[in-house]
Amino acid sequence: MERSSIIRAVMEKAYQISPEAVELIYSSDSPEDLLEYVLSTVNESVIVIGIEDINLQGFAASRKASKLIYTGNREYPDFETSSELEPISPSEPVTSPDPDSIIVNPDPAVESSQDPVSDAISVPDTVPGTVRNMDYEPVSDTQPGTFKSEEVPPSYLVSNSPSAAKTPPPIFSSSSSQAINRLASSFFGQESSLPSSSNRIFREELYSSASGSRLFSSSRDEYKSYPGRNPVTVISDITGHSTCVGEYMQFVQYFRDRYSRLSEIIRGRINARPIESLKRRNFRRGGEGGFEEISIIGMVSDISNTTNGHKILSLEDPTGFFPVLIRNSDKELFEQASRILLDEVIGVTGSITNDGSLMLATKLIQPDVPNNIQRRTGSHGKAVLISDVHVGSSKFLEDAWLDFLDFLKGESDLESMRELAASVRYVVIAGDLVDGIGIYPDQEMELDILNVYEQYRKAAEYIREIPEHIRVIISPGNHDAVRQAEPQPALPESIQADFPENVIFVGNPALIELDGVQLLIYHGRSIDDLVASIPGVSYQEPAGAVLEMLKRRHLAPTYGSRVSISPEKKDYFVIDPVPDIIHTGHVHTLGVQRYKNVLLVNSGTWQDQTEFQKRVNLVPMPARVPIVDLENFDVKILAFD
Ligand code: D5M
Ligand code: FE
Ligand code: ZN
Repeated sequence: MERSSIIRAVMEKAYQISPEAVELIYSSDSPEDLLEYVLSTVNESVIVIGIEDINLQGFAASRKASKLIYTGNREYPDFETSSELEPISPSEPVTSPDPDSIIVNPDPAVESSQDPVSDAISVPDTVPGTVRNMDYEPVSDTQPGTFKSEEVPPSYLVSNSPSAAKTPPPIFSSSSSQAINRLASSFFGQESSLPSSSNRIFREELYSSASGSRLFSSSRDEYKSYPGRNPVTVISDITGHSTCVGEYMQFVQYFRDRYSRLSEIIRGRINARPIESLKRRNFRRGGEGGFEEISIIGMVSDISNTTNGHKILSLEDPTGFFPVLIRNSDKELFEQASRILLDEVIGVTGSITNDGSLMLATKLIQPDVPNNIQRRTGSHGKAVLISDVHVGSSKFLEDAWLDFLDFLKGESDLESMRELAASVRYVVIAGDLVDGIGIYPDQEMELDILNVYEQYRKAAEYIREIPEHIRVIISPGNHDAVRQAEPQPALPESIQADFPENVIFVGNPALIELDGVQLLIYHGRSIDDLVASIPGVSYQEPAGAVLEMLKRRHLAPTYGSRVSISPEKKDYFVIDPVPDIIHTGHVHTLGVQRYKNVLLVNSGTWQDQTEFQKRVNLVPMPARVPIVDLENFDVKILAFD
């Protein structure tokens, strides 16, 4: 058995593993069996399997037991006293690499050749004129102002989308979104449709850090505040609040919360009735006065096409299901329906057919954002938005990163850059601070630092370079050492301890307030789903994917695709209230858009193109930094490549 097969097997079970543990398994006389034993006995709260999680004594005992059972011996011996069962001692020579000998090897090919200030550009606010006497625009009318810059090459991802690529399976798959017959399953526990047992598998969150605030900590339900010159308030964050153990009723609760909050947003705009009432037929169906227009609000539990090319959306609310027909003759509506995703909550207006079996839709309504939404103002200074640093990766662009740190320290050559640096109050990191280990197949081939804790120590060293007066907010991503299922809690205390006092750790997603400006941080894993399922949404313009989230008022609308969602009591992905800024990352391309006074920023990366990205033609946008003016929401892009 190869070392890489050990890592892969561990990865498939959604764990990470330390190099020492790999060596211990590798050097055992029966690596396959030991690995199987470790995976079947490891505590579910473990994120990174270390040698302390490998119970060699237990393994030896279990082997002996299985041998005895196999040979038909029904009398179990006392394993503890059996002389044959001397365990392999962990102190026996194993060839574990010396962590001190691992050095970060910056990519020497990357030189800082450009003058960053000459690259700085302002993003114009190109929001279309707002409609004053109407709170919402019709769903189809929403054309965002799109950021276009010569700096951004036209295509980062051609033909092959990573959606076609192999991704690790979610920790559990949803009853609602995958190959399971969706009509037979219910979001709200209606009928006798229990989800598959795989839905129950869930790793407990023990890495909560509710008590983790080193500056200020308050009781569970209050906002956590970090006062000072550059204050931060955490408004919504799973950290320390996870209740999920994967029980069936929790799925029902989760979907009820999602439905009630999103339907409430739509309810202000249409007079909807419960789906159950459609069965009573107490409305006009044809005859004198024509068909009566009625509205319902439901979660989309199925999307199908009829043989004649029409679309049927199955809608579910807590009182029942109802099928809605979108005729292909209504081009605009049909086009709108082709962008509807499974599990999103929508309103539908239409009439009911004579036999009472179908609704013929005339209008689809997404929750969306009111047109007259106001930005929070009155703040000052700048927030620097970054993500996907990937410390530990051999593709980590250390030279560019060090230039960026020099900029923050006010040590740039140019006076204008030093002035700009003086106005920076916040640095926000939206996930993938380190590269982790065992995240994708063969990842270890592209790692300079093979131990995730070493990666964090290196990251902490870098962060310590940032001047103390700047508040740094760190939220995790899919490469970080927290549970993969989202919402993810903040990094564990053991990792936080290495970082300086000006760092605030939050979960993913997290809604925070930076001196009065509301910023929603989300790593952006669902962008992979949105690119794969909404026509026109691409990796080249990642902020376009964020715009689709905003229209749905949900960060990860489809349940159980690439994003493993933990069914918490509260749906942390609902976008409510509407923030001033949404900051995402993950796809390694840069994008800035504005939509109805909300600034959408997808920050790029500090990692050069990986082998996987080469294969799928995903061209990253490294070392570009969006910097937001908190007073007027202007955005500049600084280049450090
Ligand atoms: O993800 C960066 C982007 O690349 C994101 O769109 C996922 C995609 N990606 C990268 N490596 C893989 C593999 N091996 N399988 C599937 N998708 C991948 P990040 O989370 O920063 O690695
Ligand atoms: Fe990343
Ligand atoms: Zn990522």
